[in-house]
Amino acid sequence: MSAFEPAIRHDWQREEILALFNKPFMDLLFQAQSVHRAYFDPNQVQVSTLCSIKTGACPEDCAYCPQSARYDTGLEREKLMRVDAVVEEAKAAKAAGATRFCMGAAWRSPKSKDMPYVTDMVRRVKELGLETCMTLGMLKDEQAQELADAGLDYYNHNLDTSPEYYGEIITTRTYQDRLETLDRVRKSGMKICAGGIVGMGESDNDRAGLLQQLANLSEHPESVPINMLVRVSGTPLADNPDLDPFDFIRTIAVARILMPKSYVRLSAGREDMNDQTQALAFLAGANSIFYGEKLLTTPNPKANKDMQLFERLNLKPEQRETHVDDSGEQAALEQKIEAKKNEAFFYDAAQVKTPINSDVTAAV
Ligand code: SAM
Ligand code: DTB
Ligand code: SF4
Repeated sequence: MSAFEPAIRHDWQREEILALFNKPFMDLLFQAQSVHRAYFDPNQVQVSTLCSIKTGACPEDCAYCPQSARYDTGLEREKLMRVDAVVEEAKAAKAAGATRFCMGAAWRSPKSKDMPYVTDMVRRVKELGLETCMTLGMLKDEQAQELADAGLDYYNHNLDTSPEYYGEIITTRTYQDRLETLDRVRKSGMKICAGGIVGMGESDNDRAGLLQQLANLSEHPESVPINMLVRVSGTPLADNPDLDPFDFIRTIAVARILMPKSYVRLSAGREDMNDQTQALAFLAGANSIFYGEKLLTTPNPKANKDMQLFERLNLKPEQRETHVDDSGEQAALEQKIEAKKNEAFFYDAAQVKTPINSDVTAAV
């Protein structure tokens, strides 16, 4: 992509990372975008869709989570979905243009009796030609191996925040537990998806601490989801103050600089971000999103709205990393974006201000 090849380091010091957070915003974004261009096409975004395969009644006490049984969030508890139902959702996600299907369960860790079902899900979803990701909580060695043997591409397990702030957010499992699960996933040969949440009342030092932990793993996670807290009524963090969107963008930019080759995902929280904030996140080096109208239990932007954004920014959905010859999903999403462009009323005045200097201005 460019001649400049930023070093892949695993020895980041906290002070260096804090110095990045403290840079003038424009300088930080310029640096992040330069790093981004060294390894990625800046106009491509990877598109994943989430599915909650087991919802609610989780025994853990994660203070942000609507699925914890300890908080009254009005969420209906559900049993593990049937494999066929998961496959139907995966087909719909593929038809809508997603290239990766991420299955999440509200578990502390999977039970042995669950493993045949989840490994079957992996096999069946992969048969559709989608990449697969799961997030099921803590894993034992043999469970990680079973998932890897079934062909699971990514395992998501977040560190969530810095080691210092962690105890304010979760008491039912330790930071070390999380690191051990990541280690098991790495040893099993699966790719790692690990990131955290911004907006839980943490300081810049905590954001630096989270990114330091991720960047100093022996290999960088291939995927780094940066979530903005979705404040859910009934959870202890429901009344947290608004996060300054620029602080969220700074976190994305620093993640990009520390982990130059990783996909940085603009994850939860997009429903509360305007288009300009999302565009800044892409400029700061985010190159993956969750696409589809629901995250696990909370709303995500409508598919139409995302297509409009992609079209207005000339962003292209990325093809799957594996099976590069299969461009079906990308074509599906590109076709939808193109079709939308041609609809006379696509530029809904309520949603989109008429773009300056756009051909569309004359057409509407
Ligand atoms: N139960 C499993 C676990 O915790 O490992 C998997 C599912 S859990 C919902 C996956 C991740 O979603 C959490 O680690 C957290 O980073 C993110 N998450 C959950 N609730 C969130 C919220 N309200 N806002 C932002 N991110 C959230
Ligand atoms: C991740 O980092 N974010 C996703 C995914 N990994 C599993 C989950 C976001 C959940 C947001 C709250 C909800 O919808 O329940
Ligand atoms: Fe359970 Fe995962 Fe939610 Fe924590 S984040 S309460 S472990 S579902």
